[in-house]
Amino acid sequence: MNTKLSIERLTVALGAEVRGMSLRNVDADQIETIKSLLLEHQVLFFPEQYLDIDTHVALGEHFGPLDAHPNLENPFTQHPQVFELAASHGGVADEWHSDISFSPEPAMMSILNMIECPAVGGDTMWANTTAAYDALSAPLRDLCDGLTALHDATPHGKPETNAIHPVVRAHPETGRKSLFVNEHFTRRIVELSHEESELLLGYLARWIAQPRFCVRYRWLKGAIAIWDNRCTQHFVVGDFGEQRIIQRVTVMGDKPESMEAPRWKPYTRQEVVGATSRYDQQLNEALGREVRTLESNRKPGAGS
Ligand SMILES: O=C(O)CCC(=O)C(=O)O
Ligand SMILES: [Fe+2]
Repeated sequence: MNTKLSIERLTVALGAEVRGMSLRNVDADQIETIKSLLLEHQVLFFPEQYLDIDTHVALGEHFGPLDAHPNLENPFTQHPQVFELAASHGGVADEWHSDISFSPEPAMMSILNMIECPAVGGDTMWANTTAAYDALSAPLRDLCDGLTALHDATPHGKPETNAIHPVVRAHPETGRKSLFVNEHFTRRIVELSHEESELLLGYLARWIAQPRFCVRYRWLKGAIAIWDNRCTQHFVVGDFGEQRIIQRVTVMGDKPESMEAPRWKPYTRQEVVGATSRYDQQLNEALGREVRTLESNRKPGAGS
């Protein structure tokens, strides 16, 4: 049933709770309302919806093509387009990330349905990566504007599944820039050495996670969250002991685009020059670059 729409902002940075709109049988006007509210607030919460699995999928299909998960098996849910995270199976996403950023075309939006949650604990946090970009100093923004980064699926045991994206992406609808590197999936800034990359990625991860850029949502069973992965990151607070089950429908998205081409060449050494050369190996492979090993260091008969 739809009553009067009420929208309550939860923090200055992002997030709004929406009441008065049922997410069952949504019509085209309601989809447009959700899209424009998402552009305004980046993450929306709809309490007391209690959607069944088919209605959840049907809601997602209004926004674009769905993909359950490119890497992870889905043994516990009954629907091929739903990805379920159950705490009892280790499904607690307690590192900051943007969904599926290791893919050439990462998730655009995600829609979460809270099935079972602890009485207290297991909140989810979202950070506004546009606000985080805007608040950087001008020289650091300028540096980030000219960089790209390698993202991979190491958390799923698949480092060879990877993609290179701009460190700063432009939102296709608003044109606003946001930081697109995250703690979970981003491995290396392509144009920096391993050590420099670690320093900058670590700094940006801490920067983005500052409370002033975040909202923290306390779940109740039946709530739906919808967010834009292109300008946010999220994190589950792993502070609980009971079961927690959420189901996600993932709307696949577009290729992250930058406002400008990378300003520098990739920093990779194609010769083995020392122990630190191992840090360039994955990047060389991702770039399709051949690595020249020092034959004299090899034992006869050693594999390559
Ligand atoms: O469990 C949550 O609240 C969020 C899990 C998550 O990262 C996701 O579904 O994309
Ligand atoms: Fe996620």
